[in-house]
Amino acid sequence: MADPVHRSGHVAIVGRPSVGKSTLLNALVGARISITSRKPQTTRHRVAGIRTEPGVQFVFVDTPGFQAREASKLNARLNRAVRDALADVDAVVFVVDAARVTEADRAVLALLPASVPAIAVLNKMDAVKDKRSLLPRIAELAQLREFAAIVPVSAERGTDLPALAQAIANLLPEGPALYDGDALTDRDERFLAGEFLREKIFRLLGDEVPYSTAVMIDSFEHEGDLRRIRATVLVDKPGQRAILVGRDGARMKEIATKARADMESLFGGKVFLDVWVRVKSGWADSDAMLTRLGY
Ligand SMILES: Nc1nc2c(ncn2[C@@H]2O[C@H](COP(=O)(O)OP(=O)(O)OP(=O)(O)O)[C@@H](O)[C@H]2O)c(=O)[nH]1
Ligand SMILES: [Mg+2]
Repeated sequence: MADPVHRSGHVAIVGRPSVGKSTLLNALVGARISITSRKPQTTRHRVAGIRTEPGVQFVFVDTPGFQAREASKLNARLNRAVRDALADVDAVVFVVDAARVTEADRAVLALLPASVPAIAVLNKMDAVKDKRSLLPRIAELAQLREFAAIVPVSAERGTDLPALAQAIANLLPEGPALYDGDALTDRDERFLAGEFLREKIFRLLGDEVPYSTAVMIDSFEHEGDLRRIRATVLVDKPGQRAILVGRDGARMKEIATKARADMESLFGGKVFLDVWVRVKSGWADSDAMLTRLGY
């Protein structure tokens, strides 16, 4: 008897900001690899999450939400990350909010190469009261481009993900596993540590300050099972530093404590985290700083 076919490939997850791309990646991988928040443009890096099933390995590539407006050099680099991610994948998952298809969605759709098979995902189905309202939306999407499938899901609740995974598997080429069966991501702990810290900044601060921040990991050392991490949060202005640190350092303490808990749970060991806040005006428009930050 011939060996059963094994499939593998890269699958870009794209969409406008806040439609739930990173939540979907985490749900498909079964671990919190990519950070999420209610604020648009939480994701700033390309990050891969790996899902291994018998007979198929998916390498899902999360991307920043594509922005119609390139207001800063950072913004332009985020958009470039989306375009780059699309250049070399076997399939694309195009995510929209099931409640509406907007001009911003159509702008993302226009970026997708016609040669790469795509699946449309209508996310946040848990928030849709009248399921019949989906039919016109599905028809609208089907007119915009040829999709191999249009799949309604709730990434947050984990609903209908096996059906989505099956539809994606059908698009992947035959090939061996690209990563170990137990690998979850292509990124190292150092990267994830910085991201967990940035996630708490996005979740715990108001609408303005997170966009003026960036995180640098200054050192990451193993001492037996303990990880000793030193990080710097960059802000643009002294006033933002005051907000981030909070009264008697209370805000920063809360951010660091929550970030450390996430690190300990994913890394499976104790973490000692030391965070400093530094004012670095204009970092989001400095090519040298952006490169140093990995954008
Ligand atoms: N109700 C509901 N909310 C969801 C669902 N999926 C994601 N969300 C929420 O939508 C918000 C944005 O989710 P993210 O996963 O960060 O979205 P994203 O598309 O990665 O956003 P950017 O990285 O900023 O482009 C968060 O508050 C999520 O909790 C879902 O299935 N249902
Ligand atoms: Mg995201």
